[in-house]
Amino acid sequence: MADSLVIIPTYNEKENIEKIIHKVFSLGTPYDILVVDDGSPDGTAAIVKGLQSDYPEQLFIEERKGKLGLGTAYIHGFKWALARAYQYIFEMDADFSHNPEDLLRLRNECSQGGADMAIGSRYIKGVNVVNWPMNRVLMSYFASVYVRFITGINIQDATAGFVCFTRPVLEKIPLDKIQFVGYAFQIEMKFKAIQYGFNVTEVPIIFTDRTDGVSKMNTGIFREAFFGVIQLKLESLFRKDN
Ligand SMILES: Nc1nc2c(ncn2[C@@H]2O[C@H](COP(=O)(O)OP(=O)(O)OP(=O)(O)O)[C@@H](O)[C@H]2O)c(=O)[nH]1
Ligand SMILES: [Mg+2]
Repeated sequence: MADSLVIIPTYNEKENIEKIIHKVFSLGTPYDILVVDDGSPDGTAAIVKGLQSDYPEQLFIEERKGKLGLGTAYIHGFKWALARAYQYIFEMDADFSHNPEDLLRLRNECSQGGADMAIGSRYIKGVNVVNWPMNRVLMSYFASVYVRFITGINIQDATAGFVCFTRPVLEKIPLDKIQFVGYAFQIEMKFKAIQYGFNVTEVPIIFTDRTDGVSKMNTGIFREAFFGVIQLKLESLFRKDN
């Protein structure tokens, strides 16, 4: 068993999943992979299961019945990781927007750089986003500005979904109380980690738009993030138990 687990949530990623699994296992550093699939109608889970004999004891899958959202998929994965001995637990998309080569840079930031949680950040040195339509870049960038303004957290890429958590962070955050499922989930995890006093650092990455498969972004996810940020801040002010 590796000490690092890459959690990849999937919903209809048949074009990407096999490639990304091979890529992660071809890296110099040993990682285990947990795919959390939400009953993808396109057969993503079957592809993963077909690969398990190539990577025994390294490739795992958890299947849920329907599309329950990215946030709850990660919570499921975090609990799975904590039930085992993993020390570094990663979030990574299946669609190659996050370059698996950067996993090591995130890990090093924690293992050598003193971070408790390392975030792959698009907005540290300018805007490092390739092929996203301008409206999407602007929305994402100003979402981070908005989050900084409302919550006061000093994170340049608040909705980033490429993250390395050290085990103590996930042990400390009450996972059953995490409320949000979309981009707001990503904000909430960062907000909570900082609230608990963990050292949260950003590592510059280049984010590339997916070339295969389709986006699951929708207006509900946007709305949740917009109001969720205000809710997070208010709760942190008025409730001392979270
Ligand atoms: N298990 C699970 N995975 C999901 C769900 N929604 C999205 N995903 C996965 O989460 C990752 C990020 O989703 P994306 O659709 O790429 O979202 P995005 O990166 O904001 O948008 P695009 O890159 O434009 O598609 C991908 O690996 C998706 O397959 C869900 O409800 N359940
Ligand atoms: Mg994506």
